Amino acid sequence: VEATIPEPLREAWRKYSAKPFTQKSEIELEFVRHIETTLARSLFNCDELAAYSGIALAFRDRLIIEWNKTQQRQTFADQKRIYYLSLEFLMGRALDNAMLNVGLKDVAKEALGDLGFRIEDVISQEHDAALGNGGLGRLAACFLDSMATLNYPAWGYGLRYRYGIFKQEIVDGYQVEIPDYWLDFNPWEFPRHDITVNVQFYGTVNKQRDTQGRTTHIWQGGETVQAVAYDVPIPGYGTPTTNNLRLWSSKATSGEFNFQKFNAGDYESAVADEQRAETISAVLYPNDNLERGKELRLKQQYFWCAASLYDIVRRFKKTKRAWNEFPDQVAIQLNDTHPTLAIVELQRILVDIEVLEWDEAWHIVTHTFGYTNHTVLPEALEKWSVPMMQNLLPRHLQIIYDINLFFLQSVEKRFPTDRDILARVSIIEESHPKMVRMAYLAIIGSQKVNGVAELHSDLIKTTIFKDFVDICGPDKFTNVTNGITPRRWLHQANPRLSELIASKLGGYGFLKDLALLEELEDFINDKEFRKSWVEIKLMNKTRLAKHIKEATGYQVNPNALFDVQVKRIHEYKRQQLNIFGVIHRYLAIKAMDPKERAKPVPRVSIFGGKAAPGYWMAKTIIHLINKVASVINNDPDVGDLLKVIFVADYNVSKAEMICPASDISEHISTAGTEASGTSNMKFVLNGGLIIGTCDGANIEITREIGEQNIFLFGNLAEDVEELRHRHYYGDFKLDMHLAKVFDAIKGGMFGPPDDFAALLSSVESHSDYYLVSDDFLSYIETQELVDEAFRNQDEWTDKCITSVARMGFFSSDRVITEYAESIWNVEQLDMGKENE
Ligand code: Z15
Repeated sequence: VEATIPEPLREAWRKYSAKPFTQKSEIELEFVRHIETTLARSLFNCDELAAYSGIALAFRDRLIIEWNKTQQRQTFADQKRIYYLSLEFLMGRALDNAMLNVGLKDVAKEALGDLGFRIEDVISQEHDAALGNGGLGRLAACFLDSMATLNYPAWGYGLRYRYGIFKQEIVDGYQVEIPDYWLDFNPWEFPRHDITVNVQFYGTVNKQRDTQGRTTHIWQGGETVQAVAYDVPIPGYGTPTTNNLRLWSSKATSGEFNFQKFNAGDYESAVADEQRAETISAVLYPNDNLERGKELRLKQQYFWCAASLYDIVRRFKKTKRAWNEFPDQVAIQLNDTHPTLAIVELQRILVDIEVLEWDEAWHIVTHTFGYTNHTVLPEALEKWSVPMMQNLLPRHLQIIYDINLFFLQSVEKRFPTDRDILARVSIIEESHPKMVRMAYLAIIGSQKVNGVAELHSDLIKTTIFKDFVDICGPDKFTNVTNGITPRRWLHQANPRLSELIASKLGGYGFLKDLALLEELEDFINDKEFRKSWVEIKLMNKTRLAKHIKEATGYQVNPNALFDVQVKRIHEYKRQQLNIFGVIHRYLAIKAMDPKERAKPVPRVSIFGGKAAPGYWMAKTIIHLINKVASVINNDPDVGDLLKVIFVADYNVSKAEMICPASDISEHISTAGTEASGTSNMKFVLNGGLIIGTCDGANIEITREIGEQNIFLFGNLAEDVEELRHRHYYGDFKLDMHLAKVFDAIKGGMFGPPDDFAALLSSVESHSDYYLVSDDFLSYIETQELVDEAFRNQDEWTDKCITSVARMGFFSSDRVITEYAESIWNVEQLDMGKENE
């Protein structure tokens, strides 16, 4: 029953209803009130953490007022909504973002100053919300920012993991994983204990006849787990729109079952049941670009899909519309195949519960979903074992079989002569055990399928999904090149550069229309502007140098060339190519006559990134980087000429410090393996250049900024297959420079060679799948070109300014606009009246 205040009493209600603050004095009032009441502290024991808590609570109140109004406005507007389903939302810190997006950071800075705190110190108290692994999770976070900023009625749906991605420590050069228990104090979430969904697992399916003689399926027995909603407000930049990210937390259902156990005196087993239920949302799987087929992961996926679908359907039913209007009200975007069960779940709701005919239901389903593919790596493509699915989700497996049957029948009709096509495109792979191919199910159940950069979208059409292009037609497959939010990745991460740009462009309009950056090219010869530009880069590098000193003890020279590669550690991303290149450089410096050593450009090679805990090769790469660092950094022959740094625990807030501090960053994946990459965009937007392969979005970045402004090297995607084939059939010869690097490692220069034997043999004797040797010469030669270019600081600055000016395309606002127009068919909310 919904409680509503009767009309005569609403006047009093309105009089006292919460108003958003705008003044410094109001912020101070709220800050002190929260410290003294909510937190039960005083001016005598308010440390920086308490100050963070106080100001965060003040801003959380401010956000929730706009959040409430936004929800009312969107309900009233009654338009089609976007639902973005993602198992990962890599949000990072919220306070800085909240203050900037509501336009009150400067005011808050003064308020905190009045009360004895520096805003930077307060901001840095916040724990990152790290509910994601890497690019895919951060993309979801950028999309939420853009959808709110553009006033789209949009919801994110995810899981409220108790443990986010682990914290990384480096001990004796090895990665050690520390659990990330982050929920101790999280002012940014609102528990909704009244919004719950019971989710069923296991059990059996029975057929019954209903009164009209129809066969219906009853899924009975098994166990149920309760999903509880936790809402996170998502403020747009410079707009009242504050959207919702709804995260589900699992707990035991408070029902008969447990009471029986309690009453029977089986207290321990009742508690064990509770804990088992809570396990579902306990931990984020720490794999990036890898699926391991664990049952708990499948449970997470269904738990989240079922709760989200129930919520979406419940909201739709409130509008009292006919079912065939569902796709006019609801667009659901699947972030990778992880939420593919949502397709099956909606079909189940419509057929089993709402008793629609199969075909009518399927028409609704296939006009509701869109599927984004983020990888072509075979080890990342999800497959679930049929026996596992049979056990956990018996009714869903039946529905999948039916979807497959109807699909294969239609294929057979259209391609009667192609004898293998049915086996190739079947959702069920006929292996032992049989497997459900989730990507095929996602394609068949969706209106549109998109890749995340041009090359990648072409590759999926010509390789892994080729048959589906023939079957469904080419129009189903499209490209939406990724982007990043300029609010966090320019304005928040690099406030000085943002301010400099605003001073030239006459305001901060570029933060909402990034294409405006192109006007920067008019100032390329403005001496003052260039001077400030260079000073800002140096300040950002100095800030990073300070962090490096504190974190590692190594002193680096901010005037050296900062060469950065920060991203998840993966063989396909080829951090090994980078570190082999560093060793090559080291050997060259050592071989020089001491008098010659003044010549090379001083360089700091900075690495950062986590390895999945079970990924041994990635851990070996981390170990090698750290061993190389300790040798080079302590070699008096080298001095400032070369330093190697591994920044531990790379995460969103570290990225905000590192991206503005690069001269060059490395995006050097084997061509055809990195779907898009998004840190490439962050580095260029912050005035750094790129060394990279012709892969993912590097290609489009090159097109936008011009090839004179990027350092491309290496083999092309179209040649990879042929090269691998050649390696395999014996014609493999290690590059001669790489051979010298390997000799140094094998000679024990960086510790016991056995530690690195597997890594070297993955190149030397296991067919060099990632083409490290093939690309090595091209890589080191291109690094020499980087040195040459860096010597000429004026030309370097030209390149940087020109590149930033041409990065407008890579705003996630452009990305969201493309999704809205070509996939979702959703309109922005008209904010005309509300903005008055
Ligand atoms: C992930 O972070 C990405 C793809 C995946 O399949 C998984 Cl499981 C995780 C990344 C891509 O590797 C990266 O190239 C892309 O930029 C990013 O998704 C966002 O699309």
